[in-house]
Amino acid sequence: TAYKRSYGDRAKAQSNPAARALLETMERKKTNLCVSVDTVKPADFLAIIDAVGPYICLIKTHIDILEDFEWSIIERLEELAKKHDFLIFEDRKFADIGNTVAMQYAAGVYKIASWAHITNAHPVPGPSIVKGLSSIGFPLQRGLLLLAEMSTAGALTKGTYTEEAVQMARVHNDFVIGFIAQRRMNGIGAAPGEAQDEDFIILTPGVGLEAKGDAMGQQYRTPREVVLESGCDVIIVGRGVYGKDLSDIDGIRARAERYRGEGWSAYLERIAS
Ligand code: BMP
Repeated sequence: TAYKRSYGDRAKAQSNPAARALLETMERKKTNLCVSVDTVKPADFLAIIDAVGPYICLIKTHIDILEDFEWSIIERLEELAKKHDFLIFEDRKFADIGNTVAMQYAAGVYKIASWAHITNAHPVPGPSIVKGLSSIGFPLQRGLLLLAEMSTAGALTKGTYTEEAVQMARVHNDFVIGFIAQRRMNGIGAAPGEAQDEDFIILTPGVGLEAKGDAMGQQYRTPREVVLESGCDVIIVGRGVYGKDLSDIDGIRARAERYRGEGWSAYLERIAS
C-alpha cells in the first residue's frame, strides 16, 4: 500500500503538480514537517517563516489573521518559499456554494489562488464546492485538501461524513490531492477490490510533543503516533514550534528542528516496517 512507499516514489505516480511538488520536496529536504504560523503581526510571521524554512516542506498560513495586510507580505512569503524550498498552504477552509468559493479563492483582498499551492475546503456543501474551487485552481496547477476529520474534541467529522468526503475526493482526484485527517484514508468507503492503488496525501494537525491539548478543545498527538501508528504523511505543528515568545527565534528554530527529526524518524520506521 501507498503509505509504506517512500515519498519520492509516491511523487512519481502523482498527476497533480502541487501533490507531486510537495512529495518531491519532502524527499529532497527529508522533512514531513509543515509549520502553521498563526501570528497577528506580519513581522513575526515573516521572521518565523525565515527561521523554520530549512526544516519544513510546507508553510501553513491563515492569511486573514494578519493585521495591516498588504501585498508585499505575499511577495516576501514567496521569496522565502524560493529561498528555503517549501510550498505554501493557505488553511482557508472554504465552506460555501461553488459559485461563491470560486470568487473567494480567486479574488477579494487575498487572491489566494494566485500564491497558495494548496488550500482546503469543508466537504459539507457537497461536490459543488470542489467544482467551484477547481474551476479556478486546476488551471493554475493548484491542489485541494478536503477536511475529512478534525482534531478537536467532539468534532462532527466522523462516520459516513468522513466516508463521503473520501468518495467526493475520488470523483475529483485530479484536483483533490488528499485530506486534512487524523489517519490514512485510502480505500475508505470503497467497494472491496476498488480504489486499490489510490494515494491520498494526509496532512495532520493536532500535533504536539509537550501538551495533550489546549483550553479550547484542541487535542495533540505525537509525530510518532500520527506518522507511524496512524499512517499520516505530513505533521502540522503550530504552537509546538512557535511557542509563546515569538521573539525567541533560536528557540523556534530548535523546536522546528526537533519536530522535523521526530517526524522523519517515524516515517523512516514506517517505510522500513
Ligand atoms: P496548533 O498546533 O497551534 O494547535 O495549531 C493547529 C493549526 O491547525 C491551527 O492553525 C488550526 O487552525 C489548524 N487545524 C487544526 O488544529 N485542526 C484541524 O482539524 C484542522 C486545522 O486546520
